[in-house]
Amino acid sequence: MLDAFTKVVAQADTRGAFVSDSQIDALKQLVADGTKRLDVVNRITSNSSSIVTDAARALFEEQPQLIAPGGNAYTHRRIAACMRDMDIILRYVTYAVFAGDASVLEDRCLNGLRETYSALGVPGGSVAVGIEKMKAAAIALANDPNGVTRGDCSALMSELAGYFDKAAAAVG
Ligand code: PEB
Repeated sequence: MLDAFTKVVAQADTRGAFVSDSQIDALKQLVADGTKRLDVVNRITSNSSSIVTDAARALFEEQPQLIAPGGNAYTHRRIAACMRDMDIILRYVTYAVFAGDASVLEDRCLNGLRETYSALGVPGGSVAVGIEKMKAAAIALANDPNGVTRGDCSALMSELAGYFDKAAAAVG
């Protein structure tokens, strides 16, 4: 598992090079924006259950076959597994934002997930739709200027969107 700093170090070491000026500048920016990053993690973390529940509810409304007899989310046990999966994915997205690097999400959550879903008969495309719904809710929350000092969060929002997109692409 890497974070934004160890990633730069690992890459420089592979090349046998010193950390470059542009890498240092990028990390300086990351430090300067650190409070925004932590605010994003905090907002998503403290609203995680409503993000997951709303996304699952919207998914089942759009794709009622999932919760109909024979559907992959039919019976409470499977609905619970489905919501737990969405919660796990959201949790790993928050770790990636926190670390400023996708490796924790990729290595510990997404790696092999497509194969797991195909073995279980879980429709990956539907999981991807659920992830997109969590993405919209998380960005709306994280990008809300109320209650915080206003600033430019566009880079951070596209980074956040990128982690959700990565997760959706890994299963969809
Ligand atoms: C991944 N999900 C399921 C299982 C595993 C995962 C390993 C099998 C074991 C179990 O049931 O607990 N676990 C999960 C994950 C990590 C992990 C992401 C990352 C570290 O360790 N079914 C649907 C929806 C979708 C869904 C589309 C959006 O119809 C999910 C939610 N996942 C779903 C369901 C099951 C499951 C298991 C329903 C249960 C399948 C079954 O038992 O038949």
